[in-house]
Amino acid sequence: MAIIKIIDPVSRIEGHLKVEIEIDGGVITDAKLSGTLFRGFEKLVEGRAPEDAPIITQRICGVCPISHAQASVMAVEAVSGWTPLKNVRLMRNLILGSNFIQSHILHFYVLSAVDFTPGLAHAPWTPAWTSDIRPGLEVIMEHFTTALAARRQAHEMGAIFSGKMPHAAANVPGGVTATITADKIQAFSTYLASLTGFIENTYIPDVERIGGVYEDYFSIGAGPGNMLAFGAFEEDGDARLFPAGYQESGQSDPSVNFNSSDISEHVLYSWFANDAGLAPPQGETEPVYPKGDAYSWLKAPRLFNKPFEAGPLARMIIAGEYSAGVSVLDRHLARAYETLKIARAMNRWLADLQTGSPFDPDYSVGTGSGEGLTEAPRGALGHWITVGSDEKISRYQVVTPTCWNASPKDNSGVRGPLEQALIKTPVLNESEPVEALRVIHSFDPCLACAVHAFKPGGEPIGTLHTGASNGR
Ligand code: NFE
Ligand code: MG
Repeated sequence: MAIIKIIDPVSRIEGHLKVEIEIDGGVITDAKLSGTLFRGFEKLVEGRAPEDAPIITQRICGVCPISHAQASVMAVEAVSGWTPLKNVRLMRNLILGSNFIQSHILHFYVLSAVDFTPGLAHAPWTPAWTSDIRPGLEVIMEHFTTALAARRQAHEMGAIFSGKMPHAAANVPGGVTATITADKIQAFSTYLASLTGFIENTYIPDVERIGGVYEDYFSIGAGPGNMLAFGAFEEDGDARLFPAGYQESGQSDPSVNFNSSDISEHVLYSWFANDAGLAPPQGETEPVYPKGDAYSWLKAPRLFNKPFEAGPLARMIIAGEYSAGVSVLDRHLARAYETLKIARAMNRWLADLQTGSPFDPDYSVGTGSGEGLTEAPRGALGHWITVGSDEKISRYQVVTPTCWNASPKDNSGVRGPLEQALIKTPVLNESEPVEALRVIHSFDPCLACAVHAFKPGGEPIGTLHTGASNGR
């Protein structure tokens, strides 16, 4: 007989997520993800000066604020058609790269590793679930404190050019306000060399170790297999370290032909008004609660009306640098490999940097619309702005990677990528469904980003509380 388990909140993610899974015959047969917090950042910036948008919207999240600032700055700059000078571009790449490195190290060592190996023998790692924890990976947790130090170094490195972390001040429309000096380049370079060593010698080998012990997780947690990247890290000309593109399941090469009008946000199952499936430039943010069969504060973004996975695996597949498969472990491996790719590129960008001020005093905002498409550590991120004739923001929309991944059903009733990935996952012990957490964590969901205040009602049939004091 099928049983229903509710995990609320799901721990070791950012933000607030509730998952309801149906388990029948030792396998997950249905899954429903619910973002349980309304925040409304898109409404917060309406009526404000466009220059405020990067400062305010990066408060959406403390883990990927740099990506929100970057998407916002790009959207605002696109209104007047201003394009960044090379030194600005390099600075932004270095700040964004620092943020990716810290986020990926945090995700693996703090949020994911204990899905596979016991935590340390004290709080907050105990008490913990023990179902399907296999021996041979104890060395990973021996690296825990080194990983924390590495993450701190990545933050300190980014702050050299971003002003502070998180929620940097220096990346603004028209450039970066920090001055570039030889001393700062030297300091950045020292951090980068140390972090590159950590990624090569510790992080990647640790992820590969998990691959050796949990080989079955190369065929668990696939989802729809459609991959999407907006692309990021501008290089010379139109090139980017990660190109934009999409690849549907079964398609052999990525396509690049899509734009904002091919994206629609479905809200039939979300607590928002207007079920028309609007494109982000026309998007609305009107909360409606309760509402019919709605079960999430996340909208359901779709490309060509289909669900797509965003994130490191999507980026690496679209870039033609990963082709092994789509699964829990493919996501972890692609994330680790792209961390090294970014660190190496940062070395090159640092060498190209010229001393001086990377800010254009002639920059001006203008009126009209603009979009900023970039990548956050968790995947494709877009900000869309409209500036009215009063030079104030009249419309603002954000579509985050976790909305792509953790979205509820769309207007056609098709489940989001993470919901689909959970289905067919085997569960050994129904009271400790760690397998579901492995699938969820592989996407590195951030619900703080995804719901842009209160908890929905309804009595769970069975509740598993995995609060902050529970290591698993
Ligand atoms: Ni709050 Fe974020 C990232 C964005 S997730 S972490 O990466 O954008 O959807
Ligand atoms: Mg949104």
